[in-house]
Amino acid sequence: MAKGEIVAGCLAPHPPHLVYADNPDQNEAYSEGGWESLRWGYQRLARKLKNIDYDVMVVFTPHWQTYVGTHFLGLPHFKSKSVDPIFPNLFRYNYDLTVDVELSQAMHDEAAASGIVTKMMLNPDFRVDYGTIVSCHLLNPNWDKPIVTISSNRNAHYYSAEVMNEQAAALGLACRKAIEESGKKVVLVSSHSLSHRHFTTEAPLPEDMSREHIYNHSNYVWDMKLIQMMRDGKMKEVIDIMPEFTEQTIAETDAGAFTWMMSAMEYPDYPAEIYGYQSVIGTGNLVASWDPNKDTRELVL
Ligand code: 2X7
Ligand code: FE2
Repeated sequence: MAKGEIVAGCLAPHPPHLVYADNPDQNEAYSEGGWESLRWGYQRLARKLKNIDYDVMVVFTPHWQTYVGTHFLGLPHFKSKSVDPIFPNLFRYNYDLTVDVELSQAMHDEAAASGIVTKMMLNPDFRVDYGTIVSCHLLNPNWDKPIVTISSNRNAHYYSAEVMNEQAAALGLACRKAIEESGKKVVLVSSHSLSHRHFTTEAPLPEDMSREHIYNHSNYVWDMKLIQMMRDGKMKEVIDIMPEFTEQTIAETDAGAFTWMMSAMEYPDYPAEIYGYQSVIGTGNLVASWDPNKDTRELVL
């Protein structure tokens, strides 16, 4: 059997606003659009993924929070309605998805063997979180590939952003090993915003783009610094400053997803593909990708 490999890594923010703005059949709310810089960027990345040969998308999400260990989706099929607890006006999405349980179990076992506390999610009524659904919908609107979701064990809350960084890096290594042994081609998805201060009130029309802007200039400068380092292929350095970035911008990187993905991809030293940056209710959101294949890697923006 050929060695499995990570064929792409995607930074895929999950504000439910982006699905709301797209008006897919699965979502009950109706919008007049909005947040085009992000949605057009996502559409461009989704087109690229369509031309990449892969078997499964593995997504690490901040919105499945587990306090005892890291959990993995462990049943082949989940179908329900996902309602965003903060924005039920925007996101009531009927999902019907399949899971690659074989790979999920392999990642669980490898993580457990390396000393990480793990659990398979075997509850058939479990509701898949909106982070997973938004990121996967926007990267693959046809849902024609199985997924695996990995929960966020909240080490940043129990301990510190530094401990989270180290534990997420260890989880990334274990997942990489499991992927290589599986023989599968895998797209990794790190589902989150960058800076994450957000407004606490919403415009009367949520998609009124005259009201949308970054929460403050400091968050903007931090986001731009990180994006420049991504363009320069300095991913080890980005992960080294991740605890400071996380604390200063209340970033969603506190979940560990980005560190997990970069560790699994052995800290790319080549340029990231940048697809779009925009604020959503004040948070900073970047769509980006890391393509290990230099023949298909592009300068997008
Ligand atoms: O979960 C989110 C998010 N990360 C960013 C912005 C708005 C809503 O939900
Ligand atoms: Fe979020």
